[in-house]
Amino acid sequence: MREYSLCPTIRKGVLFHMNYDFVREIASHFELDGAPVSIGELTAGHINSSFLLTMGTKPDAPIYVLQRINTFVFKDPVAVMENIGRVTVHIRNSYIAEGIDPDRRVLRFVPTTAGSLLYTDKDGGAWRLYRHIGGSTAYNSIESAALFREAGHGFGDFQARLSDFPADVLAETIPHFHNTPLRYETFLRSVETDAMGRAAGVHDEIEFLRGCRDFTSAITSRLGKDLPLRVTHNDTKINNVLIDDTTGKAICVIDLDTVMPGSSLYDYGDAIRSGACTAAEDEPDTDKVGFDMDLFKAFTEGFVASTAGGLTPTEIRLLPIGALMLTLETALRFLTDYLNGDAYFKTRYPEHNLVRARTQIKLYREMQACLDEMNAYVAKLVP
Ligand code: GN1
Ligand code: MG
Repeated sequence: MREYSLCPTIRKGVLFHMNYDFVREIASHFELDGAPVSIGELTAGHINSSFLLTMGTKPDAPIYVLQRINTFVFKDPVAVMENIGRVTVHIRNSYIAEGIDPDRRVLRFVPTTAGSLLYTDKDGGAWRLYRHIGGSTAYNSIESAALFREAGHGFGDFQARLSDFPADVLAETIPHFHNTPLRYETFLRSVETDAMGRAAGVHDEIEFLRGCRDFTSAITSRLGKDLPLRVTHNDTKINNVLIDDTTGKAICVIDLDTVMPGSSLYDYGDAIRSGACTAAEDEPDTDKVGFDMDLFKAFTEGFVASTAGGLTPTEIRLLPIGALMLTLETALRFLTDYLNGDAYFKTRYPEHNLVRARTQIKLYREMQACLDEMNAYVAKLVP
């Protein structure tokens, strides 16, 4: 299902307003040819605010994405953009070395008129601008196995291209991002503090998550030991890979804010969590939330193939644990934010984070029920 497209003719998930004068003002500080003729707001992300700037009226008019970095989440936006600058140059060069035009394969950020990748407005808001890759779609849910296999190729290829990137030059843009045991501790503190008086109403969810405590360290306890530390994307939600509208191929991985050292299981796991689910992340009816084994298989195939033999046998065997871990971690994060009063994730209604936490808990249970089947499938892929 196409949730939204950045193509100007398809506007689902894009809110159009006429009076985005402040956006126009921000845009004027970037090296653009002229001013945007129309501005829309992209509503899919939970963290940054994103605006779509169309630079002309012809169908092939350039489109840019202007984003305000959420500095509550990313405390050091300069470090974020330094990471992104380095990583995009590295990926661009890898395509050039293969004789492939990198233009549609990696994001190109537009500098400000002062020559920086970041513009800071008078209120301290941190802004960046990149050229949108036309004729591509960021899907919010996946209904065909072929499409999801492609997404697996996209994220696998991304990891392979960064396998020779020096991880130590990267800033940790969100420290301990996928440290699930620490996420668990933070969750317990929110339950104790109960700042909004919401804990009593979510007793069952809290108890379920408490029961998962021992599992939370299944990846962190092995990282740097039998699980190698790699440069990973860390936020491989399915709408973070662009799919070419004509070829159906994954062409470009976006949302590079959390590229940091991590485990391949994080990237794999978050993609499965967000893509192999039968319902939206915020589906209120949890009966609709299931785990789709066919989608799981398709993504796994693409991912393992495109990491180009780079995964160790242990990593391949543990891929299903990555899927369970990221689902559990996301449940912990959503419920923590609900208990804290929704300070982190953008919400559209008061129970939004709770609804999201419930879908993740349901999905986690569904995955547990399929674990043997998942393990048997990945075992066949070990060389
Ligand atoms: C956030 O950028 P966005 O909205 O796709 C979050 C991810 C979560 C995701 C859940 C920096 O991603 O970690 O998995 O929401 N990103 C950050 O939908 O916290
Ligand atoms: Mg994101």
